[in-house]
Amino acid sequence: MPSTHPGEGPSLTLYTLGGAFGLQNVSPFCLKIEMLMTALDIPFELAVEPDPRKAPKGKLPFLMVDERVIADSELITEYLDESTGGRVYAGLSPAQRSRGVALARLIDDHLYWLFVASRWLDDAWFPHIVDGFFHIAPRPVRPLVARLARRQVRQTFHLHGLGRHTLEEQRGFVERDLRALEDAVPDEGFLLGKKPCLYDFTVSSFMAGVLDNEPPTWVTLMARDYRRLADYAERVQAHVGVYGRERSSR
Ligand SMILES: N[C@@H](CCC(=O)N[C@@H](CS)C(=O)NCC(=O)O)C(=O)O
Repeated sequence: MPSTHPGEGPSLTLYTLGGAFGLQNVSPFCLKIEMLMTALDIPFELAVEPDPRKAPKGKLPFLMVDERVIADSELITEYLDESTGGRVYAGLSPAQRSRGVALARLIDDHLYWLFVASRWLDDAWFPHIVDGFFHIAPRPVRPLVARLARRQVRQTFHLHGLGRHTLEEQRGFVERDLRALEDAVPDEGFLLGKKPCLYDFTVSSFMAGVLDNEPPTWVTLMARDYRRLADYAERVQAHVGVYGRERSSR
């Protein structure tokens, strides 16, 4: 069903990975865009594609703009900025944008992978992956498919470089990343002013996924010690009215 009335602009449908582990939106990249579009008051439909292999680049989110597809949360952000006449970055100075990009890279290209490893590569946590991510596969083959996917995650983590470290060393990386985030967020308000901006959605969508992940992974347990970061993530979600966790646990 089109999300806008005829003549009001293109129909937008945001495809996300859907829910698992107590989260209504298990992917921080998907949640970030859901938050951004909601905050910008852009009408859109939310759709779920639980099988990343069916996504145009094998990853979620992707945005359908009428018949055109835009895959990757950063490319979607750029499209939204262009199509709204610059509303995504409105009012942000180059220095503020530079700080935001640095925080996003810290999360997306470093801390995110440690969190992924805490779900997939911890023998004690891995059984939750089987039903959480592979409910789309017939039950008898789920464990096998999940184990094959786990092998890929292990290889990717190794190629990234983080997978070459001991668990204790990985905990050290997580500690320093969380400390940097805790020191970057304010006690009140948002990163760059009185209203949340794109970078608030990057940080809070990720932290929401980590903090409300059930049962907690070792990264979740570490993150719960960072109270300012947790309060900040809660504040951003409450401001936009879009939460990572399932409705029943709000
Ligand atoms: N750079 C991408 C990353 C998206 C991403 O990693 N999505 C994950 C979910 S959190 C995914 O779809 N993973 C499926 C897979 O790698 O098979 C973006 O910003 O959209």
